[in-house]
This record gives sequence, structure tokens and C-alpha cells, in this order.
Amino acid sequence: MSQSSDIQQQLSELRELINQHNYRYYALDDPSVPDAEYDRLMRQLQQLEEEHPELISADSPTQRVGAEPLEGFSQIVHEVPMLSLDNAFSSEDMQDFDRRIKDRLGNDDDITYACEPKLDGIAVSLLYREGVLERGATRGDGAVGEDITHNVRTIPSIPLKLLGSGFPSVLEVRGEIYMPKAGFNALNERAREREEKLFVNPRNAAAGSLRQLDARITAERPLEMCCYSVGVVDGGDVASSHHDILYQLQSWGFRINGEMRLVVGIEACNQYYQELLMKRADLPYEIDGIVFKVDDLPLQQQLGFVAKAPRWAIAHKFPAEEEMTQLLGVDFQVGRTGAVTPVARLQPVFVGGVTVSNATLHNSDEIERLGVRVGDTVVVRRAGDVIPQVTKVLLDSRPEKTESIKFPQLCPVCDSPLERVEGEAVIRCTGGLLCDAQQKEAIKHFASRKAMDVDGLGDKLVEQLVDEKLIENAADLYALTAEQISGLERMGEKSAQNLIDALQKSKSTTLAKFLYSMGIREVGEATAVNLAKHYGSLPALQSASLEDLLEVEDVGPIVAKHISDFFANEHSQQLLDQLKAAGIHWDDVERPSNDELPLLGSTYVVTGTLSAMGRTEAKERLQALGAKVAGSVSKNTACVVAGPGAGSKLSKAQEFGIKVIDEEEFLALLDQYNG
Ligand code: JCF
Repeated sequence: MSQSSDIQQQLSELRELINQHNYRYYALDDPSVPDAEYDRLMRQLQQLEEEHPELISADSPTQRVGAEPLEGFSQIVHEVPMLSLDNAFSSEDMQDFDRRIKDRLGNDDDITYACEPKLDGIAVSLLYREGVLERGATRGDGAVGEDITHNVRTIPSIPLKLLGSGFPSVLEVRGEIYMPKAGFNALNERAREREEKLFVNPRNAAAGSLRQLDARITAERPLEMCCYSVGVVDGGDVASSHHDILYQLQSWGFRINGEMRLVVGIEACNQYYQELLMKRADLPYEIDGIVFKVDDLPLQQQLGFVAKAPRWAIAHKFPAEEEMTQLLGVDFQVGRTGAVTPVARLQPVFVGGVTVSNATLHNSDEIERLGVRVGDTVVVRRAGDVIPQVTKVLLDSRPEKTESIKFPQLCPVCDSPLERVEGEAVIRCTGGLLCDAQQKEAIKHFASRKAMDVDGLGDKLVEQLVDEKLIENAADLYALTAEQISGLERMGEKSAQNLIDALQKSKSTTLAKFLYSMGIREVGEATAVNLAKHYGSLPALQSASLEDLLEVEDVGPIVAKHISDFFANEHSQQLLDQLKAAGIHWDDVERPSNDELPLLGSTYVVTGTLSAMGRTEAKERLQALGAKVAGSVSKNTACVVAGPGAGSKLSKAQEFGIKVIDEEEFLALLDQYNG
């Protein structure tokens, strides 16, 4: 064999292998090799192609990164028009759809439908000739679209070359290009950090990514394609049912929707709809409804089309997650930590399945970014159980008279000055517990389930108690009498006594819950548990220095400062005394003495692979000896435990001259202390 055909052989084997791995990873979500192996193969191919540039082919997996920018998009005419779908908005609409089909077929037998989520992305067409991707186009108006070949080539779930065999020599595959929620969130997070423009939703982000003349930009966007039908088919055949066509497409290398099901009869369609509606928020991509199609192709042909939509398919829409409405005004709410949040007061609108009249505007930066004014028409988004947000201003419909939104100079509740910490977006009230709002929120938090768990003490009741000046802080709760409570609106003698009993019951708690209930900034449930475990008692924690606090699991300099500030504060001290006097109690945690914690004060880092135990166990064993285990090496690291495969952490340790031990020495260390 000549050398060049030998290389050619090597190249096609590598490409074949990489395409297979790509398929398993991007189309089937079922990777066949670890990422590192995939990377090695790619590098091997790249190197070989560098050495033999004349052998690079357009369908090589290395050719996805994006070529030079285009001057503009050219138009393409869809040989088979790309139809839209009729919509159904209720189960009655679905019933009618099913009825029309049966009437037209002159047969009352139950129809088999293929059902799948309707992805909220951009419809595209891909043309394959002899199994090689030749052209990608947007749907456009269904008759004429734009050529986006350079961009679709960068999307990993789109095969540049079909897998397997038996595909028609000309095959047009249709589907939806979309951006998964996680990719969208990460993209916007990065844009926010760089103070760039944010995308309004994943669909806009996908559209914007495909509208790039420079495919190198598209290549960096987390796009996926999911296929749902074929257009032109020439020089070969496809299967005779919708679902079989999808499985064929899958075998040729495409991603299809894993939620696709076959059901019989319209009742089952409605049931599928309800199931997916429940699942909607948990799916990794956005959907705006369910597509139902008559599965049998001969039946589809018999049914045909009306105007621009097939008679054999329908989209049963979900409630919209975005709607337009008017911004009537902005209120400023003060939270437990004093953070002042602008809240949009909206003309009530039905969105995401509920009527929304308030939405968060986050902070003053966000108001500026949106450029929103009172009186504007805005887009409100409510997805899943997430709080509603204003995501966009419709400038085209801005009325003549709008008002700018003025962030207050003083706390809207207590008139204390507001402050903005350098580098933070949050503006806070400096009033602390003198601020009624912060006081109320602090008491609500104190009584909440994961804190002191005072049964029956809801938000409204706390507000009444503070407004009626019956309490000023959490400790005052324990001095309330049944008479005082039963005098309140909507409270009877029975409910008053229940609350007294619940308060009594809450006095017996744990140190962790008590610490959490104090609402110290950045001290959530997990940190409270760590603090309780580490110190065992309140006095031990109170007397801890900043450096001491840094020894606690997951406590960094900022949290440590908040904790230390809290205990140094006069109001906090009074509150703690008052609560103790009220009879709040817990059993102190038995904490090993310092003699039993020989590694107290040292920070360890575990890296690489250990054969005797996993890194998590290694970490726990070290912590049991009092060590702090950190995730990265710094000047404060006492020792690095390095197994085989250790990388940058090991080199950093060597650079800093930090002690490094291998697994054998590590096991000896554990042995030494565990006797
Ligand atoms: O997921 C979609 N957005 C979607 C759109 C799914 C389908 O099965 C479609 C479609 C548009 C047209 N089917 C047709 C015929």
C-alpha cells in the first residue's frame, strides 16, 4: 500500500471513530468514551491533517470551528415548503381536531398519534447529498429561507456526514435548533459579568446565534438540534410511519426527542399533554406545547393540507411563559438583610399559568440595563415556579408620557440612609433592626420551618404583631400572652392558645437551627450545621476569632466576617441574652477535645487518585482529625496528599514549597492517629 493511501485510511478511520463518539455524546446523550479519550483522538486527527493538509475534507470533524465571516446571507427556496402547525389551546380543540380527521377518513377507529414536545427554537432544514451535509437553511416564511450552512456546521449534534447506511441519496432533514436552558443561563451569566447585552430567552439566543455572519461566534454558542421530519427525499425511501422515520434519522446520526411516544386515541393525547405539562419545568430545554401527528404516512397523505398547515398534525400549546403588560409603578421592598429590591407593579396579566401583578426588577443596575420607565409596555416572564421577572421593554410601544424610575435615597420603610457596597449590585438599608422591614423579615425567618419552626406563625401574623407594637424582635415572641394574640384580627382564643403552645415547643431546638434562625448573612442551613459541629456550643463560637472561623468547613473570609460582626453587635448580644432568658435551649454537641484533633489548624488538599479510598472519604478522615480540607492550594496549605494523576495542584504545591505526601504516607498518617 502506498504511503498516501495508508494515511488516507488512517484519516478515515479516525474520522469514523470520532463521528461515532460524537453521535453517542450529542445525539444519544450516552457517551462511549471519557472526554480525555475523545480529546486525544481529535488531537491525533488534527495533527495528521496538519501534516497532510491536502487530505482535509469538508466533512471532517475538525472542520466545525467556523470559517471566515460571510458578507451576507443568501436566500434559498424550499423545494418542499416548510409548513407551520395549527394550534390547539384546549382539550376541546383537540377533540375537534380528532373528529375532523375521523370524518375525513370516513372511519371512526381510534387514531395512532406520535406525540412529542414542541421545542421553542428555530426551525431549520438540512440537505444531505450522498450522505454529506450540503446546505443548512432557516425556515424563513416557509417558502424562502436563509442559507446558514456555515453556522449549522458548527453544531455538534448535526452530522457533517451521515452514519450507517440505507439513507436516500438526497435527504432533507428538518428540525429545531435550540439552546438548552443550562447553556442559556451560562451564556447570560458570562454576558452579565462582562456587562454585555443579555438575551431575553433561550429562543432569542438561538436565533441570534444562527444569525451570525461569523460562524466562529456561532461555534461558541451552546446550540443543539433535534429532528422531527424529512422534506425532500430522492434516490431512496424512508419508512412509512412518522415514528419509524424518526428512528431512521436517529440511526443516521441525528438527535431526536427522547420524550416521543406513540399513543392511541385523543384521550391518551390529552393525558400525554398533562404529563409533559408537569414535567415542563424540569426538562433541560424550553417547550411551548406538544405536537401531535397522525403516525401513519399513508393516512397523512390521505388527509393532506389546508393552506399552510397539514390536516394530520396539531400543536397543543402550553400557557405562555411570557406576556406583555403595562408597568404601572415601582415599589421598593426591604428584605431581611436590608437589601432594597425594586418590584414592578403591573397591570395584572395571565402568564405561566397564573395571574401576575408584581415582578422583580432585581436592582438598580437591572433597571438601567432594561432602560425601563413607568408607563412602558414590558415583557413579563414566569417560567416554572421562578418568581416573575421583567425581561424586556417594548420601546416601539412607549407612550408619550413615561416617568423615570428613581431609586430612593433613604430607606422607604425607616428613612435610614442607603448604602451600596463597592463592587456589589445590591443597595442596602443601614437601619439594621431599627428598620421595621428588616425586623419583620428577621422575625419571619426566625419562626420559619427550617429555623425555630414555630407552627402557625405566618408572615401576616408577624406583620400584625410588629405593626401593633406587641413585639420588636424574635425574643419578644416568647413574652406574648394568649390575650394579646386573640385580640388580633382573624385570631380566636383557640388559635391564640395554639400559637402559645407552638412557641413553647420551639424553645427546645438544636444549636444548628438556632444559629440558622439568627439570620446571619451568608449563614445558610449547611453553614449553620458546620458551625455547630465545629464549635459544639454557643460560647465556643462566640469567642472564636476570625482566624478560628476560617477553620470551619465552607467558611471563607466573607462569611467569617459576617459571623464575627454579628456576635460583636450590641443588638445581637441583647437578643441572644433575651432568648436565653426566655428558655431557648439545646444539647451542646459533644465535641472532641483538642488532644483528639491532632491536625487542628492545618489545611490539607487532596488531589489525584487514591487506591484505598475515594477523595471524599480521605477528606472526611482528615476532617475527623481536625484538619480543614480545601479545594485549592494556597500559601496557607499545610500539606498536599497527592495520588497518581495529580496535576496543577501538585505543581502549585511544589512551586510554593509545600509538603507533599503520597498515598502510603497518608495512610501511615491516618494509622498513627487512629492507633
Ligand atoms: O418542535 C417543534 N418546534 C416542531 C415543529 C416539531 C414538529 O414535529 C413539527 C414542527 C413544525 C412543523 N412538525 C411540523 C410538521
